Amino acid sequence: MISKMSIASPVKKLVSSVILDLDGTLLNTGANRLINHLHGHGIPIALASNSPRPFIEKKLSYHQGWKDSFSVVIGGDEVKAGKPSPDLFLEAAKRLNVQPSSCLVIEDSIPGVTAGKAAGMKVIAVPSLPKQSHLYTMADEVINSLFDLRPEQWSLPPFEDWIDGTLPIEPWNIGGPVIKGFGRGSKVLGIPTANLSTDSYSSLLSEYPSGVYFGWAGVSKRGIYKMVMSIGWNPYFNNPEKTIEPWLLHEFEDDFYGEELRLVVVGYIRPEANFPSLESLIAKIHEDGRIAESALDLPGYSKYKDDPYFK
Ligand code: ADP
Ligand code: RBF
Ligand code: MG
Repeated sequence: MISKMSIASPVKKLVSSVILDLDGTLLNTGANRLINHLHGHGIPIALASNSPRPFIEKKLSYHQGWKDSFSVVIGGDEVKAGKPSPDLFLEAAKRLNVQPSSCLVIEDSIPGVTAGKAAGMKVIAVPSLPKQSHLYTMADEVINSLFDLRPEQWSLPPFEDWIDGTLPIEPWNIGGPVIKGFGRGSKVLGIPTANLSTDSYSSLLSEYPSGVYFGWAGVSKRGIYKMVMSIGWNPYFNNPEKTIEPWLLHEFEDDFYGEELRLVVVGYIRPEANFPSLESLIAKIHEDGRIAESALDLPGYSKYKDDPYFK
């Protein structure tokens, strides 16, 4: 008989406090969600940054409620040496009144990860540079974005916003004429993806982590359809560029290259992954399709079918 213990998600390490930096790309996505979640559950949070304290204070003042959420704030001008020295993190633990070993550091830079490990802390790396996760192997865990953080693996309270395998996000739009892709969606996978040009969206796209997202897709003069897509470099094919590959969950009789396609992206499903075989990649994409298909009937997602972006 299988014991209950083997079914429960394993706790990697026990931590009681979290230390963050607000510099860099780490906190573009999901910082607000993380800070509100931890603060709401009474988990002490420290902010430890190489930036001088006045600079941090200014940054904090731009975000409603953040200043009050941090128990401790330390700038690079308050210790002898900045990261990669452990000083900032050790001082943070001291002011939090906890052992370094019960602190979880979340960092996007290599000096930051180095500093966290040198301080004897648990470290999650969220690499700021794409395809660079191999440089962060000294971290206890490397994740693609804060969307993939599972606090319960660190004995912290789990996020409560996931619903039926999906994470609601602040909806965003992207659109343009459908362009030619790598010519393998239909041919190699049997899954056509209506590629969009990323040329005019490079800054928007750099704000969003790679991964599998879903939402609604409008094709002008045709209609509005459910959609699931991958954004990123498609590890299995290791593309040189970040691409947007929406699969519309509808059978079309013909191609629609050149037609205007508009997307309202409403949720996140998972990070992009590599797969041992083409069959396993295809099976996973079909699973994504089923998840999106049913999630989009939930009121929180279905209402965006009427988004003004489609008018
Ligand atoms: P490419 O590499 O040029 O993107 P694909 O094999 O991925 O070629 O096929 C994508 C094309 O197939 C789209 O541009 C679109 O014209 C057409 N198409 C037909 N059905 C769909 C669908 N359900 N979702 C996305 N594209 C579709
Ligand atoms: N490619 C990958 O290499 N890894 C993935 O995890 C992955 N997930 C995908 C999820 C969805 C919903 C879709 C539509 C595509 C995904 N692909 C992934 C992209 C696939 O490789 C791509 O559509 C083909 O390369 C066609 O250009
Ligand atoms: Mg395609």
